[in-house]
Amino acid sequence: MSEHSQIPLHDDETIAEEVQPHLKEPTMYQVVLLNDDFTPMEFVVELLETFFFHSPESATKIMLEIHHSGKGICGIYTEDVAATKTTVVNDYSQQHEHPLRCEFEPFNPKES
Ligand code: TYC
Repeated sequence: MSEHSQIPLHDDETIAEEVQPHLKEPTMYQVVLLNDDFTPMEFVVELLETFFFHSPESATKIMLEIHHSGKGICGIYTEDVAATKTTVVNDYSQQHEHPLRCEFEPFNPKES
């Protein structure tokens, strides 16, 4: 959307100048999975395919990244979507009696 401010030229004339509204990109959030010693690898891969729409190859790569480094990014979303996915994943893991933990945090493009 644009706004206009009136710039006076002479006493009775004005031109309309387009003023850019101050819009800011929304902060995005990364949903991350944490490593643990008990959740089966296949469960994590299946979860990454089901809830984050990763291919089997991409899901396996992310799972191994988590397994080796302790943490991995599942996807980057708006705050509402990241919060919902985190809840759904934690509920799903709990229902299956796995200790897998999912969290979300602000995404900083400079860190990736
Ligand atoms: N470390 C687990 C194992 O060896 C596998 C695992 C991977 C668990 C990723 C959690 O987020 C996780 N069975």
